[in-house]
Amino acid sequence: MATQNKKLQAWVDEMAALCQPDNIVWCDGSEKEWEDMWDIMVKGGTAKKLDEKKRPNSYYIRSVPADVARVEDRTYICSAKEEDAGPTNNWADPAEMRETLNGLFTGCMKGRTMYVIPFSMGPIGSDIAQIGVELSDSPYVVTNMHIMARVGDAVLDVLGEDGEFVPCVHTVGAPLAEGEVSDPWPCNPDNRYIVHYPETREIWSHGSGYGGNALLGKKCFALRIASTMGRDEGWMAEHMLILKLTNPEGEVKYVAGAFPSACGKTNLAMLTPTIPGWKVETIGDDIAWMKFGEDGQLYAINPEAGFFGVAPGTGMHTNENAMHSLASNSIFTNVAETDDGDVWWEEMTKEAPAHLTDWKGNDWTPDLDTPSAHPNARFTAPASQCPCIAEEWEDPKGVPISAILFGGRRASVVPLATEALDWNHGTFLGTIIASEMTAAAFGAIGQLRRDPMAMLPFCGYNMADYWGHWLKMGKKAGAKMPKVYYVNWFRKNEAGKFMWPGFGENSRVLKWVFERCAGTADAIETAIGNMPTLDGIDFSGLDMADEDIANLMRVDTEGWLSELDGIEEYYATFGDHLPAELTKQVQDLRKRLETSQEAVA
Ligand code: O2Y
Ligand code: MN
Repeated sequence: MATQNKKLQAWVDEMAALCQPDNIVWCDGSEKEWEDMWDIMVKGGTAKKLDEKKRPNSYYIRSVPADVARVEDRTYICSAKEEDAGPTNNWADPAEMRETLNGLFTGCMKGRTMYVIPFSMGPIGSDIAQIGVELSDSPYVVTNMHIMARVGDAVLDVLGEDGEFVPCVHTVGAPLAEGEVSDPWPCNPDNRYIVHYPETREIWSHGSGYGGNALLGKKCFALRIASTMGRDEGWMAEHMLILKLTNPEGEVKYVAGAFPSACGKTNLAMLTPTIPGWKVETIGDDIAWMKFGEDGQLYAINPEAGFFGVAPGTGMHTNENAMHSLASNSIFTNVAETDDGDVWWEEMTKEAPAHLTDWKGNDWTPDLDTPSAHPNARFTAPASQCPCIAEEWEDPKGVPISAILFGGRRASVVPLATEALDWNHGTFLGTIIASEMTAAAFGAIGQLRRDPMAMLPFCGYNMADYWGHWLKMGKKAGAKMPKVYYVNWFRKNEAGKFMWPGFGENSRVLKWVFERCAGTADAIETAIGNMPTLDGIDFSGLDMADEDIANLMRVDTEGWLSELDGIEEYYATFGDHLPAELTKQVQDLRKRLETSQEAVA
């Protein structure tokens, strides 16, 4: 027996009887296991080893065009009551879903091996960490989990005889008949189900081998299930980066930040400041778990151990630290292959190589209209390899959070930086995050997608109840809660050009946030919140027109008033789950805007 934990053993036995794999392998997280998995995948045509000198111990994988991203429309929250999933989630009746899944999972691993992957989300043994066990018939999942989580025997030791774990079962949904050879990327796109049972804390995933659909520790556990655990146990599971900010005097503050996809969250987490003497280091780039410490402050850990980053757009000129992180011991999925055994993707270098094999396996040259890498191509890289990883990134007690940033991609209305008036106002700012789409994945390009706290696809329960949880956390900690900021790097001028240069220059806004938290920077109270004084943000040395600077900071009263109409309409979709405090925030903001309008008139 590989575990002393009777509940785990019984569950593995039960799932093995259902899925009927040919073999069961208990994963130990060792280097040998990593080698063994790649051996299987290279021999089976799933993976290629990259040139050892160019990209040591790294592998290249192509999925199939039908399995390239998270599938939100096939992701379900199966709470007992539909209203507990809320209007933003796909709900399905748990009993009916169990019947469907029992059918699909019966014999689903025939001809394959079932890997038992014990993993810890967060440093092993941390009070904030949680344990999960993923059963999967995909060796690709095993290797990715090696990087993204802490896997193996040490986790079973912590689990002991009666420790609790979140059971996560995953299958590509492609059983093999006797003697049948597997496809290089087995999957079952017509039968994809990414299912969460929040009350029993279970995850079942069928039919996809890709990313968040298959690496169940990430979005499924660390956000959807963990958000329900946080609600019940008084902590927070958030879709947030965590960064460490050090000023020239060596003082440190930790900042968390929630941004919808395509807003440069990973780049912000690994930012190289342009302002002299300031340092940014990374704790995490995607998920934060936050619990109250004994001092009443919120402490955050990064529950992950690696980065599952979007490759296209990542290069030495946009994110040098990410590029160094993925220099070795990494996995590359759906990028392009170079002729000399390495990888490439759009914007990795300014000039594209003269010839590539694209993510579909076709010849590619720069004159073609199609990109060489899929837009959602990914690198999986160990966080420990990031040159700017903070030394305390694995501190089991977490880091005290001074500020939370919210942001979206907004061409108008939302200024560069605003500070919330208090926690309830900060919660309100989180609920109104919206982002203009840059890819047609979730709607028309340019269309506004509401993404409260950047948790729209990741909240495991009713979004309005989740807002209620935020408010409750604020009531508990009072002034000890982090300050909240709303930032927007994407405001455009009348010519349709971005006014703010972004990237390393975002350190100028971080500096203001730091100084506000330290009590050394002033702010002006406006209708929409506290804004930097004229010299609050250091614009020196930037090639920016004065008009653009003024516009970046401008309070667009008309724009906010019409924004409020949309917010009220959105809030109404949550019925009586909407916390009264948020209705009050809308009323108060409207009043402040109208008063400021009258003052100008
Ligand atoms: O498409 C996928 O499965 C990956 S989605 C993802 C991966 C890493 C970090 N964030 C995300 C996200 O969608 O927020
Ligand atoms: Mn994410």
